[in-house]
Amino acid sequence: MTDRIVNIWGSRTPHAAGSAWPLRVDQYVKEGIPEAEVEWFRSACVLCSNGCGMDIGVHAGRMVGVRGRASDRVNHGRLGPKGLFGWQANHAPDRLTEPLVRRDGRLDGASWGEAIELVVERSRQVLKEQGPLGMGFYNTGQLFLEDYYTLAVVARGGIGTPHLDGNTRLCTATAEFALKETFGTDGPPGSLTDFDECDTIFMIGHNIAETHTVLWMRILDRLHGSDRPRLVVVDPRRTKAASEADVHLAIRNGTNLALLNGIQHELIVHGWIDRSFLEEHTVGFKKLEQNVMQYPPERVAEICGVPPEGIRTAARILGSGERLVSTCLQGVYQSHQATASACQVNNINLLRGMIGKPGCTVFQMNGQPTAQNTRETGANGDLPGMRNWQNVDHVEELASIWNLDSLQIPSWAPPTHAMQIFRYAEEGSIRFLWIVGTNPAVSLPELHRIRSILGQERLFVVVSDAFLTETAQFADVVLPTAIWGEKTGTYTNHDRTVHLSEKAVDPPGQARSDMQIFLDYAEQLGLTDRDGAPLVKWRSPEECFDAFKEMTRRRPCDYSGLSYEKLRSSSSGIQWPVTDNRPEGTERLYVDLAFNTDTEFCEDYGHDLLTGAAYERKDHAELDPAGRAILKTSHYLPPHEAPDEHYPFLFTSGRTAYHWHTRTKTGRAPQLEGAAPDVWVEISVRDAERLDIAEGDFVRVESPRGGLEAKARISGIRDGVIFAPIHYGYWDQPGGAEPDRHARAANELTLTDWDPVSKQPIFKIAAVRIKKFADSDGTPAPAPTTTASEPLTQGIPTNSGSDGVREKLEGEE
Ligand SMILES: Nc1nc2c(c(=O)[nH]1)N[C@H]1C(S)=C(S)[C@@H](COP(=O)(O)OP(=O)(O)OC[C@H]3O[C@@H](n4cnc5c(=O)[nH]c(N)nc54)[C@H](O)[C@@H]3O)O[C@H]1N2
Ligand SMILES: Nc1nc2c(c(=O)[nH]1)N[C@H]1C(S)=C(S)[C@@H](COP(=O)(O)OP(=O)(O)OC[C@H]3O[C@@H](n4cnc5c(=O)[nH]c(N)nc54)[C@H](O)[C@@H]3O)O[C@H]1N2
Ligand code: SF4
Ligand SMILES: [Mo]
Repeated sequence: MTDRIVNIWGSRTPHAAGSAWPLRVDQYVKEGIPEAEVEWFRSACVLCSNGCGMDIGVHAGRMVGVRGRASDRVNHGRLGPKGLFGWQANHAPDRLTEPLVRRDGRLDGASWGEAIELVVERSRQVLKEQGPLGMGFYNTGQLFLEDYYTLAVVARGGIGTPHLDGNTRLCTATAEFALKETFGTDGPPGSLTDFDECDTIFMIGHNIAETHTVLWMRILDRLHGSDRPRLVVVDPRRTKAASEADVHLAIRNGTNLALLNGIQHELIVHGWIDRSFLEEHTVGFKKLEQNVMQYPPERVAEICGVPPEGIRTAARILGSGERLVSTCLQGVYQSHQATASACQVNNINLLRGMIGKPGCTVFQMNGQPTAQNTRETGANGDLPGMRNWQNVDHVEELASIWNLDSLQIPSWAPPTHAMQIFRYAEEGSIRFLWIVGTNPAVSLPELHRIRSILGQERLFVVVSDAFLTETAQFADVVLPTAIWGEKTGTYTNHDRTVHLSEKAVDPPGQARSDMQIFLDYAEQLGLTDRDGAPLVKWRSPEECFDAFKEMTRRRPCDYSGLSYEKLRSSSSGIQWPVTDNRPEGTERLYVDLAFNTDTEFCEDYGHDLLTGAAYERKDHAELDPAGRAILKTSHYLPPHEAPDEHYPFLFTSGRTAYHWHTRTKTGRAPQLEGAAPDVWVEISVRDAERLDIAEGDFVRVESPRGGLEAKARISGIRDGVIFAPIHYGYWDQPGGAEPDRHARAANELTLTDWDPVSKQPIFKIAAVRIKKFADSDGTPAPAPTTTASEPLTQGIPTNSGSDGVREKLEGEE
């Protein structure tokens, strides 16, 4: 039995390049439950995009534990702390069990009939008065494929509004755009097994040890095995990956593009590039070379605030291996010049000719467990099946699949991105906003503004959630939803592995699945196809999946050879594309080095990375990449908000290993909540000394937009940078009667600004000041000690707090 709060990654099972990652089955079952009486249901974890194969243990109709699936290709049995303990939220006493409607300013219980009727009635009124452009839908990366596809058909096809987006806009929009810019379509090219094979890992803006804990176990087992891969980490904080790295570049946040241009400069100058690969399989090298020649290490060192020698060493490592895996995430996607930077990560692999073969790939990582499906189904700002909204044939094809007139599907302009949806609501052109599975009153930037938008009288807000979140408290109607474990459906992780998750227990009270809610809504609203038949043709998740898979035929995310039956009978998840020709799925994309950049096939005609100007079909046809990857390039510009004398620090925000976003789940799991019970702020040793701040002192951090109060943690963060976790809204204790409204959300500080290409908000840069307002009460900051937040002050007790986790190694009984 191990304490997996102290020991996040569990015991090591080292292995060498090319050998299979050993099995280790992690299991947690509540004390006192006889193991023989536990019934196991097949599923996969939904607390990050790794999508670890997992079984849900049930006893007397309730979840009592989980265990990793040994046979699953993703995790070989392992689970991280969130996976092990997060399921307890399903049975939290404060789950929503009945619909709520606002009467005289208060949310009161109501029947489903009443609640849906109210939503339908208001939809009719808005449609009559403002047309489809009065209707907005803001969803998530945390539902199941079947929920999303139903929503996409209802919103884009039935209602015909372009105002449908996911919180994936805050999350993986840049991943998707970087893939489209370089390779022509979305679709993660690599396989998690590439980490088993590689000799070099490049990790930029990705706190993988905490945000993809099981993938970090896989990498740690290589780092601690023979034949250790070399590791380059770029992050302003000393993350656990940074501590294991050969080179850690703690750059100033907001300067990724300069650094990545500098690394390419070195690769080209030293000839560490694959010229024949570049000639045959890429376009754009000349322009790229011209641009990056302006980024010698000395200049880049100045911009990024790291020594030139570090940049040279990092480039030498990246330029000398034979099998390179690169990963990036929010330190790139939510930072300055996001898409431009993410494309340079693709370029580095392309310059080295390292893609499409074992151990060679780039992971434009996902974050949310089902974000890949938001994108594939078109519940974000895309057309379903990775279709190109600017390509008339693609729109026509979709219309014929849905049996609609193609004019019904909005494609006269780009789908509206989330920040613009909120802008329209602010201006009053959107009057109906349905928020599904996301908590924007905590997770969107500049929260005082978001609260004022959601609080408007003229905006009708519907919230579908399992809990009465900060956002739900603004709603006119709250719909209680069934969540993971309480409904059947599928989802796809960041290496295209599709899992089926079985319904293991009944949802509490009257809670219903999101798919069911959208079906009821569509039916009552009377949405029909062009022959007057009901628009949505399915009643069950499986029927929905079957319709979805037909819709994806011959598109990159081709699911046509998959079925529930196949997923049930396979010992593991299966990677798309799955077709008649590839019935077992596809481990890697682009093994033939033919990329999806054909003008007819591609999902996007591309953008100017600096300004975000969208190219048109003729521009793409002229470039004529025809199956070659596109090397895109851009110059570095300084971030829009720079520190000054009033706000001298750079603020950044992010995650800790124990919590999931706004904590609706992990805050209700005692082991996880205990490990990080309240907000903290990280500051470097030197800055703390200068400002006379000690561990545990109370500080106030302010930006031009707002402030937050927290205890200070003196950590290994870069000088001049302040970090706060994103997990803390303003509710206090689960089930607590009165929410604690002291400001502790990171987004009180952040700004309303986004990347010009992906439209992903910039959460990782803001100018702030910090001030101590009270001495410590003698207790340290409520921050973990086992993570990037590790204290540099002596004598802080280690966080601990779980028992009963069993790790069963291969061959053990
Ligand atoms: N435990 C846990 N795991 C999660 C989640 C969670 O809430 N909790 N959420 C999931 C989701 S949805 C997502 S999107 C992922 C996010 O996963 P990550 O992207 O790994 O997480 P973050 O903490 O947001 O940011 C990563 C790192 O970026 C660094 N950074 C900040 N600014 C910059 C910059 O300008 N340049 C560079 N190079 N680095 C910078 C930060 O110091 C931080 O360590 O995690 C997923 N996994
Ligand atoms: N400052 C700052 N802000 C950030 C970030 C950052 O790094 N810094 N990261 C951004 C990123 S990457 C992300 S992904 C977002 C996350 O931000 P949010 O999406 O707002 O965070 P969650 O807490 O995951 O909210 C998900 C909600 O869905 C509910 N839910 C769970 N399952 C279901 C279901 O099956 N159906 C329904 N209807 N509801 C369900 C949960 O109870 C919860 O309320 O935050 C973003 N905001
Ligand atoms: S790594 Fe992600 S998917 Fe795997 S157990 Fe942890 S939270 Fe769940
Ligand atoms: Mo995310």
